Amino acid sequence: MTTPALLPLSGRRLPPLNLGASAFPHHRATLRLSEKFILLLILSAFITLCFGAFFFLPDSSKHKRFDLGLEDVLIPHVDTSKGGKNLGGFLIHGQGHDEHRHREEEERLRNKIRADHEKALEEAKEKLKKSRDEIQAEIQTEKNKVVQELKKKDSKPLPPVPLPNLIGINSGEPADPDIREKRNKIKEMMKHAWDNYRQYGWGHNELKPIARKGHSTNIFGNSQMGATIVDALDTLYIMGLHDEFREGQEWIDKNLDFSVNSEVSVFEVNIRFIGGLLAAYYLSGQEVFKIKAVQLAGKLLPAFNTPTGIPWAMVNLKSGVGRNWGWASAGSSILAEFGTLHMEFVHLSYLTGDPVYYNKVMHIRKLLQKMDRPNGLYPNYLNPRTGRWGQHHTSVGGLGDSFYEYLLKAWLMSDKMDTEARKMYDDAIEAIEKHLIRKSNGGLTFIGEWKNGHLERKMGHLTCFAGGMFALGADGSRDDKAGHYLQLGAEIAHTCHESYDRTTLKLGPEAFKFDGGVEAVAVRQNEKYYILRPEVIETYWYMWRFTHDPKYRQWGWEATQAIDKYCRVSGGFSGVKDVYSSSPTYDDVQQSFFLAETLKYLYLLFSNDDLLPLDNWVFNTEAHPLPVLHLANTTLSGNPAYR
Ligand code: DMJ
Repeated sequence: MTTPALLPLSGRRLPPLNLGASAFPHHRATLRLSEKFILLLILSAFITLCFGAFFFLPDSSKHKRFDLGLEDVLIPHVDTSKGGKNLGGFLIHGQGHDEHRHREEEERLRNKIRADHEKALEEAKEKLKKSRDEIQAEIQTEKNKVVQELKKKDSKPLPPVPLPNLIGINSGEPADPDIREKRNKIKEMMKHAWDNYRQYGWGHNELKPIARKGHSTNIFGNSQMGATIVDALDTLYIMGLHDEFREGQEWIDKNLDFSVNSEVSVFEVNIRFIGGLLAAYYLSGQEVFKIKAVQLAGKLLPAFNTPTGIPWAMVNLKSGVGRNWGWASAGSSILAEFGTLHMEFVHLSYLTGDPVYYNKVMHIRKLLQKMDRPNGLYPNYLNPRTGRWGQHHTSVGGLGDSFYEYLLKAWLMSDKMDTEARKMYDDAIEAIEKHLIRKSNGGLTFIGEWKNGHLERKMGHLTCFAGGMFALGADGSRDDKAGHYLQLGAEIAHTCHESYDRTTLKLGPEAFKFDGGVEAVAVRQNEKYYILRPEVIETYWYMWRFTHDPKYRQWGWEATQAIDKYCRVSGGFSGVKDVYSSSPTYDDVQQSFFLAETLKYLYLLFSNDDLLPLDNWVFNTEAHPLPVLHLANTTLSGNPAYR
C-alpha cells in the first residue's frame, strides 16, 4: 500500500492524487476534494485501528512471561513426569514445558480478563443510569462503612490501670432540712437547664433559651460537639440525676465524633471536653468516656508541632493544622491556654501508659522555667515560633488566670510530690502580691492588671476565682504563711461579694474598677454584663470548705436567688446585659459552664464536705473533679513526682 500524499493547507484545486494502482486499479481519475477527505478519513481510521491493534492487543510473549511468573511460583503440582521439579507441593516449571497446557492457561487468563472488563463495563453502565443523588448516597454509605470500621478500631479497650482512690462520689447529704431544701432547689435549677437544652438544643454546643434553639461559638469550631452534654455530665452524676446522665452517655457513645473538619480552641476543648470526659469516667467507671477522651487528645497533639513546642491556640481536628488567635499580641499563644493543660494531660498519660501527653506539658513547663520574667511576673503572651514574650501584660484574670491555678493543682494532684510546680506557684504569687494586689481607698483588696509598666486598678469577674486558689494553696505555702493566704482568699471573696452587692440585680459585672472614687463597680457599659459565670461562687465554696464560715453559704444563696430571679426564663437560663438595670435584657445564651461549674459549686456549697473531699479530688478549671494520683511507682519520668 502506498502512503497518501500530505494534504496542503490551502483550499485551492490540487493536482491529481495518486493512490497507487494496487489500491484502486479502475479509478486513476482525478478525485474531487470532498471525496479525498472521505477517503483520507477512512484511511486514517484504518491506520489508527492497526496502530491500536499493534499496541493494545494481547502480546503473547508478554503473557508468556506473566504466566511463567505465576506458574513458577504457584501452580499446584499434579504431575512431575513432564520435567518440572516438585518443591513443597508446588511445581516449578523448567525445561520440557507442556505447550498445550500453557495455551489453555493463556486462554483461561484471557477469558478472565475479558469477563472482568465486561463486568466493570456493566457496573459503570448501571452507575450511569443512577441519578446524581443516588450516586452520592452510595458514596456516603461507603464512607460511613469506612468510618465505622475506623471507629471499631479506635474503640479498642485501653490497657487497664489501677484506679486511684475514688472517695466521696455519692454522699454529701446534709442533715439540716434548710440546707437540704436549698440544695434541692439548686438541683431543680440544673434540671431546668438540662431539660430545656435536651428539648431545644440537643447535640448543639449550647442553648439559646429564648429563641429555643442551639447555639455555638468559634471556640467549639463549626461542628455540633454537644459541649453542654459533656460539660454537664459530672454535675448530673453527683446530683443523682442518673437518667439524664445515661441520656448524655448514650449521645456521646453514638454521636461524639472527632474526625470533623473543624477548628477548635485547644484550651477550651481540653478543659471542657477532656476534663469533662475524664471526670465522667472516674465517677461512673464507664469506659466509653475514657476512650473518647483519649481519641480527642490525639486530635489535639498536632497543635504542639511548633518550633518551640508551645501549642497553637487553635487546631483543625481533621487536618491538624494549627494557628493562633488573630487578636493576640504578635502572633502569640496565650499563657492561660497553653498553661492549662497539665492536669488533664497527666491523667491521659496515667490512663494510657503513654508518656506523650505528659512530655508535652512538661516541655512547656521547662521552657517557662528557663525564661526571664519581668518583675518575676509571667506575661500573658508568648510567641510559639520565637519563644519570646509578646506584650508585657500580666493578669490573674482573663489570659493568665488558670496558668497559676494549674501550678498549684499540679502539686495537689501529685499528692504534693510535684514540688517543682509548687515552687513555681509560690514564686508567681509572691510577684503577684507585690505588683498586682492592692487595697482600695475603701479598704477592699483587689487584684489589678499589669499593662505597659503600670497597674490598671480594675478587676475582672474571672479574677475572683483567685480567692479560692489562695485558700486552696494556703496549706503548704512557703514560710508557712497559711494564715496569710487564707486571709487573702477571704479578702478577695469579700471584694467579689461587694461587686455583686453593689448592683441592682445582685449579680456581678464582668469587670469592676477601683479608681476615681469608684469601688467594685463597673464603669463602662460593655463591662456590665453577667453571663452565668462561676468564679465568685467557686471562691465562696473553697472558703466554706476551709473555714465553715456561714457567710459563704449566705452569699451563695443570695447568688442562687438572683440567678433564679433574673436569669431564669421558661426555656432555660440566660446571661443578662446590664446588672445595674432594673429591667435587664437577656443575651440569650445558656453557657455550658453554667451547668459544669456554677451549679456544681452551688450544689457543693450546700453539701457536706464528704462529697468529693479536697484531699482526694482536684477540680480542673472547668470544675471537673479529677482524683489525686499516687504515682510514685509509675514509669512516668522527667519529674521527681512521677518517678
Ligand atoms: C470557664 O470556662 C473556666 O473556668 C475558665 O478557666 C475560664 N472561665 C470560664 C467561665 O467563666
